[in-house]
Amino acid sequence: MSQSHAATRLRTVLAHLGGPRAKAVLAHPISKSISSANVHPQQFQYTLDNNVLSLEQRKFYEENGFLVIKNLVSSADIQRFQNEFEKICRQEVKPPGLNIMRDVAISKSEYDPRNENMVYKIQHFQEDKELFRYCTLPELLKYVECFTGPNILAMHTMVINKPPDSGKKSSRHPLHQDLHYFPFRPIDRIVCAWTAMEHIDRNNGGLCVIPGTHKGPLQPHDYPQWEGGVNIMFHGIQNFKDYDARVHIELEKGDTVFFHPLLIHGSGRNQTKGFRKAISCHFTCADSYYIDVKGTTQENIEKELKGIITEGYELDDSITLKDIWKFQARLVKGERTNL
Ligand SMILES: O=C(O)CCC(=O)C(=O)O
Repeated sequence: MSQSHAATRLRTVLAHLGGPRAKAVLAHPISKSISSANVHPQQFQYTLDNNVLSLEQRKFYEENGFLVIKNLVSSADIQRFQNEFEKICRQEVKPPGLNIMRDVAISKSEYDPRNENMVYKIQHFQEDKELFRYCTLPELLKYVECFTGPNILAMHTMVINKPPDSGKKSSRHPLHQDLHYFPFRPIDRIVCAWTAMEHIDRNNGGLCVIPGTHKGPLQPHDYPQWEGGVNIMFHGIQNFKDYDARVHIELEKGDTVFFHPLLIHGSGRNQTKGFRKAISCHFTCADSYYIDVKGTTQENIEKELKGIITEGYELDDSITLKDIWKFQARLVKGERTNL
């Protein structure tokens, strides 16, 4: 690639990520292809025709595998999600199926889930009406539909409360592809919506992505060998080397990133004293289908996930993961045609 071509591509991604913030991204140079140029409309594979995205936004997602929509979720809604998160931590509400994860740096003996500062993440909040409103917000679904089509299921939900790093670097989330966790297809009809609940940048452990990696294969994942310990379920791509290709996304409260399930992403350590919050949901098309992951690289996570979900619902071991996904999937728009 010529230098001027690379510079054009870099400008495209920086422009997408916002004028003044370009500085933050530029501090971490990009070596991969991140342009919105050279995509012919007929070659759209990752986005659908529904006139919501501009041509430029479509091309950007097609080429890079993610798209930032500024100021999408209101501060009032974010405050409500924050309040509910705190209520859950205080155990004033106990939605069935919810999984509460602590940071590995907190020893079991000192862990108290009622203290929100000890909770790294809550997952599977589909039974919590207040938090689940996030997955039904019309302003969010309008964009989700560009990737999933009109029949939309919410599959996997999270509030992430990334703690200040303890010094062990355990607040990091290793680079990974979300598809590793999902036994449903087609791949291109799955999308993650990830909304910043406050200002997020590299300093407080913001999201970083490797643009264009959604075009590659699903890679084998497992726990990284980190000296300071790794949080449960934080599988990463084995032997990942291309760290220079990371783009650190800077967001304001309410800004939302939509990204493809093969996009390699993760987040760094939180170097501030505050807890970095984001809310997210993975959506898929209701016409999708389940696959059997036995014999694939996803077999390791299936086993682990099954243990966690059956525990959350107090189910016995005879239940299959397919049943569990089916059970926790919630229709948020259109018709439940399959899945
Ligand atoms: O919010 C973060 O730190 C990253 C979350 C993430 O990538 C995940 O949970 O899959």
